[in-house]
Amino acid sequence: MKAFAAVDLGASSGRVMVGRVGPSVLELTEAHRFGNEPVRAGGTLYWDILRLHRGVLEGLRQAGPVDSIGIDSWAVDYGFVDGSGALLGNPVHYRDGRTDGISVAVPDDRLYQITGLQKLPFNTIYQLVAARSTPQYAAAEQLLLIPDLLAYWLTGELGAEYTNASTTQLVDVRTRQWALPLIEELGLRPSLFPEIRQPGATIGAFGGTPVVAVGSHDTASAVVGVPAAGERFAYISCGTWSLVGLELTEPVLTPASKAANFTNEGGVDGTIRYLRNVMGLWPLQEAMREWGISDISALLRAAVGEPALKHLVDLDDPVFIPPGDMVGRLTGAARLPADTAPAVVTRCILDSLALAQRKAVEQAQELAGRAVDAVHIVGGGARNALLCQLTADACGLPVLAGPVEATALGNVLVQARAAGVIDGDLAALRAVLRQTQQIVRYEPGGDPAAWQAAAKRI
Ligand code: LFR
Repeated sequence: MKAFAAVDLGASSGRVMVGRVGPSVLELTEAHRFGNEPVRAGGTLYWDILRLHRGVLEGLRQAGPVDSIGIDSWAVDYGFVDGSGALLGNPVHYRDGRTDGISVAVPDDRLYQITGLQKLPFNTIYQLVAARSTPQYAAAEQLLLIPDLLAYWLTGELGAEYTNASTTQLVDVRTRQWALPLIEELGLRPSLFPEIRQPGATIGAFGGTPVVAVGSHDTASAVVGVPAAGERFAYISCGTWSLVGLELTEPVLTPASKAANFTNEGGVDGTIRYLRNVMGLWPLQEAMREWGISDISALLRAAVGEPALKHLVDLDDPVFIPPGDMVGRLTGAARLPADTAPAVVTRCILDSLALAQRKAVEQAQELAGRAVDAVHIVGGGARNALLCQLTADACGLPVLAGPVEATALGNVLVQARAAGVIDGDLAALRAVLRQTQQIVRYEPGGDPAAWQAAAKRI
């Protein structure tokens, strides 16, 4: 048996998990959890990166001796370091408004052909164009994405892990290297971008313990953690976001794919994560914060009793991206009074989310020319029985829910393979998940015609 520390940073909390892996054994325990609260200062929304670093250090201390450490977090955000290795300023949160209205001189079609990425206003490319005339940019020597920055603080080694680098919209989807001609054309300095490393590579050591590159984009690790057999599956990595799509071997770069805003992010073992960002549980999390409700179980029990598909909003609308006044935006979009009962708003969010997930599952199959037999839901959303059932009903497909901890498990599995405890490809890693993790099956039910009609309303 070996033990691996998975550092997994999410939008609202960070954790250090310990994964114990042996023949037919894969167990996770939480060593330490810490808050991740963005801070607004001088009109900008920042991540509290030093608090996260402290949380990582404390978590690694509590984890005790492990065979290696792997770090994953959300994508796109970065810190700059100067020539002495000092952090320049605080990493800015992707939900900050600095990219509002920012466009780049390269046409979208060409950007899609080069990078395969969906257009999201917060992609690193837009953040950098917004930042490129600042003194901080002028002083920057290297750009480090969040997990790479934390790994740098642990090991002193600079680099850019591939799956996360792919989300910047500055990596060539074919060569899997930085798209240097594009970077130059945008007026950015190519020297800012450190060498790309692949999941499984050793980054360096922290106090004698190897730090290993994993799928450092949390969604890449979550997709490793999907316990699917075969190829005919769609996945939804459902937490703050719902990342909905397929695992492919080649990117889909057609005009129809671009028009549907599907992304070709880099996955572990050279796979393509062909997916779209659906708004996920963020609107509900924000609404709960505004209502001052922390008991989601009671809220979901009340929402089950509300009439189905009565109030709908288009959760693909970017209006829901920034924080603040979420209830106002939701009730406004649904044409409901601002003081509508939380259960009604919750039902509206979950019906709308199931519909948005259905749309992405359908489009992914159509655009990639691959039909699926089941939808896997992993991440925190797998715990939400109402959402899982609604998604099964909306898609007309069985939903296999779990593991909730897919991201940490994917992180651990890639480390375990690098350490030689497990052998084989992603299918072999997933076989271990199927043997060891609990998965709940939801059969599609409900009225397909009602979902069909609802899909036309938004
Ligand atoms: C999920 C996620 C998504 C990415 C978003 C912003 O945690 O990593 O994949 O689009 O956060 O970074």
